[in-house]
Amino acid sequence: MKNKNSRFETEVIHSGYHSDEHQGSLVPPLYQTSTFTFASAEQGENRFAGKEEGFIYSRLGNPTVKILEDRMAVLEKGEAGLAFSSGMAAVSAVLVALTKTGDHILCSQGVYGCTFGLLGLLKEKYGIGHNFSLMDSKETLENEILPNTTCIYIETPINPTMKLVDLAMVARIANEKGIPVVVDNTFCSPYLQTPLSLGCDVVIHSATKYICGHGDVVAGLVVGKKEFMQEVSRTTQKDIGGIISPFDAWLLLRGLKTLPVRLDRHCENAGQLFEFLKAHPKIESVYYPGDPKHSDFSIMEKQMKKPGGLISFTIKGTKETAGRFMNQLQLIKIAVSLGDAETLIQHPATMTHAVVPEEERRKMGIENTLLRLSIGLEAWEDIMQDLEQALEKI
Ligand code: LCS
Repeated sequence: MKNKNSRFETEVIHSGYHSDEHQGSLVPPLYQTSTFTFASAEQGENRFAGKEEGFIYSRLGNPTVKILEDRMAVLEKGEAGLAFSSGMAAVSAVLVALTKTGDHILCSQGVYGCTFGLLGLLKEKYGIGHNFSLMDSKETLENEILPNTTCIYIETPINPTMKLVDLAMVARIANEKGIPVVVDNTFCSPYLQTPLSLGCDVVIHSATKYICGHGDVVAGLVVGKKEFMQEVSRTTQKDIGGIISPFDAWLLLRGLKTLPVRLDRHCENAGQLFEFLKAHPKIESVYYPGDPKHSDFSIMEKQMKKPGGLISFTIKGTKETAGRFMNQLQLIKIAVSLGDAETLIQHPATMTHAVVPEEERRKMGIENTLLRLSIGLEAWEDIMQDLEQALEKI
């Protein structure tokens, strides 16, 4: 039995699961069922009325999913977790729960393209406004929080520019004003960063990425205070219905076990490749939070355990040069997504952030020559050689 203060590497394997409640099964069982039978009509009534604990229907809860949610809550140092069918299902459930017509969301200057799209949809259809903020000082933040701001939404590191936001600073100001701070922690995973321990209120993940780690699941996770998570569970999750399938939850539990081992390797590989990219004459700029010259390096040191496994860089030349370079790669795959064993490269301006209008993209720092590399678990020397041979050909 793990003790109460087990370390992260132990919690990813054991927390939230008690084998004695499941016939001694070492691995959490997969409850691949849509519904649960009641012993009597009265039991059904009591479960619906909340007078008796127990499962009802898998959109409202499932034992395999519950193990994942409980484990994530421990890892993110929160009170409760909820799992969703995608990262975007998680983002939308949280934003809809925190806002109503006339409210305002203050968002970091740069977010994943579909989150940008969702903010536009909320504005257009439901009159929920938003602004983007650099959030780089107390003054900026205080000026940009409006009287009707009901949510501060942050990605850090920001996809794909790798800029950082000082979470403790934002949380201090937001807490004073009673505004919840929501952090998309996809790029870090709880192994590298735990926003709730810095005073933030809600953490979101595209679990499709490092949490899964094997490129075979699309899923989302949210962790926060028990009361808020119960509200999301009762309202936006239950009634909009973007729940995870039990099998995907089972795969995520499997993936989670190796999260720290994988991330150590992702980070080590990224550090090596940063040195290579930085020195290469055909590369213009490299954006990597582990770069001591990165404008937010001190924030990285303060709030992240390690700089992560993603590097963005601009190539000298034009959009076409970037395309020719990608087409020469042999080992590295051209694909969106990140956090997989395979090294992936993508062109944000035409792929993950294609829905963002060009002017907004420029404000976010997404140039047409910017490429994002999700560094995999291969030998870094092989990744480097692939980058080198492709760069030679352009
Ligand atoms: N948040 C971040 C920071 C993301 O990068 C993504 C997806 C999402 C939320 C949405 O998660 P999903 O619904 O896809 O599970 N990011 C992607 C990316 O950078 N490439 O492909 C998807």
